[in-house]
Amino acid sequence: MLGEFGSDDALIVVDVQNDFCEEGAFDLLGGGAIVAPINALAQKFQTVVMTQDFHPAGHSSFASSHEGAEAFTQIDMPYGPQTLWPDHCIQGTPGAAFHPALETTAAHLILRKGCQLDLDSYSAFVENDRKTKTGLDGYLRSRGVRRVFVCGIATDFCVAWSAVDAVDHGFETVLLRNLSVEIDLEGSLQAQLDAMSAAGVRMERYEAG
Ligand code: VGL
Ligand code: ZN
Repeated sequence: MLGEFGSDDALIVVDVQNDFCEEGAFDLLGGGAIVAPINALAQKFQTVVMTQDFHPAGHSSFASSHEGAEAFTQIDMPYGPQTLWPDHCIQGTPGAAFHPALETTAAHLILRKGCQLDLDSYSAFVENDRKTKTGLDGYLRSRGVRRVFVCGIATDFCVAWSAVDAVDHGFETVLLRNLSVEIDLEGSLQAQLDAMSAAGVRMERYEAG
């Protein structure tokens, strides 16, 4: 049971976009099913942030941007290792749009990330160079937020990195395990669940009501 939410609580809904849902670029199952409970939960929060993976065409995280490279392999970028992905969430395309049933009117802030051609951003707080800040910590702090609830897609990438960074920025952090959907690349789900637990992220389930 999650209890009551107050003015110092925020809900962070990560990347519930068409390319991460059924029939999107990642062909993940389960995105559609988390939308209705997320809509219901968002009504209970005074601060709701929705993130949007928002890449320019030809983004450096796309396998298609690297001659001969295949999706789901790794390359070295100047800022460190980077997994390569299918083309996804390209600015202005239907794949980058939020899932059509997601009630985005509930969002106080829509935060776009991964907008720079040569830099990816899994986390809603800090981009993959681990230096460039999105400003989310300042936004939350100036609204008096102390605790964040994180859900969305993908559990083992953008959700996990956002949750661990939330802890690093001093927020009490709860992963809504049943409102998150994973990619699960070579054991990444278990590895990231372990990393979140080690960082002090609490795991909870949300039951509507
Ligand atoms: C994501 C891979 C590439 C995510 C975004 O939202 O987890 N994963 N871009
Ligand atoms: Zn992306």
